[in-house]
Amino acid sequence: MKDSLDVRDVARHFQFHGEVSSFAPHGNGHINDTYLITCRASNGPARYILQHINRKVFHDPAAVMRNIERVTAHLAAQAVGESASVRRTLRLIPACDGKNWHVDEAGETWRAYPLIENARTYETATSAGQAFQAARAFGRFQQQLADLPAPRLLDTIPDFHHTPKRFTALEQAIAADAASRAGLVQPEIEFALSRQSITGVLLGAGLPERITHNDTKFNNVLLDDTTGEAVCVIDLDTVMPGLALYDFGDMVRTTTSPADEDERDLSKVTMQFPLFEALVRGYIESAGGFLTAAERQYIAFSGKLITLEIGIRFLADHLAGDTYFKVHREGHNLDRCRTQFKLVESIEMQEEKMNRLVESLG
Ligand code: ADP
Ligand code: GN1
Ligand code: MG
Repeated sequence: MKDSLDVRDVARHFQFHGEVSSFAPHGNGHINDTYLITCRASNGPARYILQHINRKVFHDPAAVMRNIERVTAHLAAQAVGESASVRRTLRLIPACDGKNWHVDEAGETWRAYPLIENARTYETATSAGQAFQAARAFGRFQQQLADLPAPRLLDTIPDFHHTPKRFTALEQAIAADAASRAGLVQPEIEFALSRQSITGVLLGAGLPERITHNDTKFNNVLLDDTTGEAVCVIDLDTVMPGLALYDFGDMVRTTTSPADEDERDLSKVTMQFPLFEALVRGYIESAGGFLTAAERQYIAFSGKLITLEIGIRFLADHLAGDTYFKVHREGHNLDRCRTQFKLVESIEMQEEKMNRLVESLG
């Protein structure tokens, strides 16, 4: 996190209404820094989200912002005429120099959005209705971006969901053992290594490239406080070309288990079938029109694969000494890895039933 002086100073570079009256760190992201900014405007307080892009992860923040400029403009054009259209898409607040982002003296990149009021994100889903809403919103997001005019979006993190490359990175982290932790995590290493054969399945299935979100965590969709309906898909840093099913899979990973991603009591981690069913129904309602037969075939599998992939990434980062994901306690990445692997097991046990459900929904 930046120190307080920096954040106020950065905020002055954006076209906010009124003087900044307060700011505070916001959200639970593992990569970027997010702040809630409150300004004293003439017609009452105005609230904004101000974010600092992590350059260690996004090597070309300007490329991230150019993608986001195009994506938000396209989504906004599609929302024209809808009720409450301004709440339905993120809208970049220009910097004072007219650009859609600000680079500070240290070369760090910042961007801002209006805070979407009367809506919030949740770390875990508590009902099938919430799961349905999230999946329908992410499916709609893919559908709305299907006709984004050329050129192709930039690959802001190349091979982001290339599971075999993530597997190779884990093997390298095991061999390097930079933090001397490999000896302490043998069961987790065994778990990952024994599943190598599935890592290339989606990439090898001839699935079409689409514009995808690539980080469809349940906490990346805002749900309306009153109606519970999905209002807006957020966290657009990783929107780029990808496979639709990695998006669906990440919904399974983050929505079907009642436990937090870093829960230590693994008995709480389980794939709840009714929530999976709600995800499939919600996703098919919005994305069913464009999904191919091959994509449908791997819907259930995708949840298992990305849960394994993210578990592998947490394990590799634990072995490397926690250099990528933010950690807030010792062993944090290992705890996260363990929940992922427990969830993979839970999916494996229910996979046949999950597949039957997808088939029955046509
Ligand atoms: P990260 O990449 O760190 O996860 P996000 O863009 O997801 O960052 O933002 C972190 C949190 O801030 C979100 O989970 C959400 O609660 C909140 N948030 C982000 N953008 C908005 C917005 N425009 N309106 C309301 N809340 C937002
Ligand atoms: C990171 O930034 P955040 O918390 O939304 C990560 C995702 C992982 C996720 C695991 C750019 O997302 O890929 O799935 O953590 N984002 C990046 O919770 O690596
Ligand atoms: Mg997020």
